[in-house]
Amino acid sequence: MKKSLLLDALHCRNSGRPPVWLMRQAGRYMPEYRALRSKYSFLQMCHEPEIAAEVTLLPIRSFGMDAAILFSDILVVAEAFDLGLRFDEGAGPIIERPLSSPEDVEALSKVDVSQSFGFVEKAIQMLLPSLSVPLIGFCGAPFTVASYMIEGKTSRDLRKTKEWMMRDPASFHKLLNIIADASIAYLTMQVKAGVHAVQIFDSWANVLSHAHFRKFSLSYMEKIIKGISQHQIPVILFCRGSSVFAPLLSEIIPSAISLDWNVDIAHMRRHLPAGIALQGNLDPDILRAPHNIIRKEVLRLLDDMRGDPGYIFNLGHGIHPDISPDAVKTLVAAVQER
Ligand code: 1CP
Repeated sequence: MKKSLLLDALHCRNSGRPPVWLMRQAGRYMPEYRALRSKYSFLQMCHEPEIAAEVTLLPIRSFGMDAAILFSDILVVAEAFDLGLRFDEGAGPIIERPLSSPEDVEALSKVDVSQSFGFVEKAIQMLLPSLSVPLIGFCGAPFTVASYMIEGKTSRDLRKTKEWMMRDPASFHKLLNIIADASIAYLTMQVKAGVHAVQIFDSWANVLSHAHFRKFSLSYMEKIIKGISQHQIPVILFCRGSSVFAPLLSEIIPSAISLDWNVDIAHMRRHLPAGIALQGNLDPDILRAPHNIIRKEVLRLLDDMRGDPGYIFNLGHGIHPDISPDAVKTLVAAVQER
């Protein structure tokens, strides 16, 4: 990758307009995605490198974002542990054999997942020749992946996960360590296959107290950052609740922090170290507004971050599946006209 707004911004040295990409840009809001999805299950789409590569490219072709994010899922790491993963229509992910005891964690420690991600490696290799923008690889944060492995499905309060964490922190730490090691193997493979940056998604960090976030989540993201540091790949950290946790995230020195929409990003800029790029933070529901309002909100954010060499335009979280593709087109064009 010769010249790229995203890579420049990740190194806080972008003198052009801010790059734009959107979390969950490769997904259900696109009619082309839904057409493919009517023929295959979600996991079939992840496992088939040609389809995963095609879906990754869909939003780039339609809207021209400045970066692509690999089409896959954070739960392929849970799948590699052979816990039985499926995605039920309308119900989200289901882990068929969720973890419920320290013995289950012991059994996991005997699984070598390092060879389990060949389909992702192939998808990356197929994609690279067709891409003129950087490719972002990703994994889930150990805390978030552990929560699905314990709850077995989406949960808003993570009752079982937190109960385990409070009652038996030793085996919970053991589980987080096992997932962190698998994530290092998974990201290392992605980097060797050619991704240009990686993002770690901690989607359920918001249920943790400040102290517990440091102990049970941040330290494992730090382990992952250190575990891949020899490859010198930029790392973006996303967590739900980042407006509260950003100062903690900055302690482990990621390349960038992705902010949710509760915070004034310009204010955060003044309070976080200058060498860390900031990504975000448009409210994803702005995409439901009339197009003149979408433009106005985009321009307001661009004005707030004007001249910042380490700013990446994005939403505060992923695009909702019912958003109109035209709204996405308006957003991307408004950033790129600058
Ligand atoms: O039914 C379908 O068609 C599947 C929908 C879908 C898609 C398109 C799922 C199921 N995952 C994905 C792709 C996906 N997931 C990407 C692809 C790249 C992109 O366009 O961004 C990425 C980066 C993810 C990451 C992911 N998966 C996260 C972290 C990001 C976030 O939004 O917080 C999480 C929590 C998951 C789990 C997951 N997979 C799928 C769903 C519906 C969910 C979330 C369910 C829940 O709220 O628990």
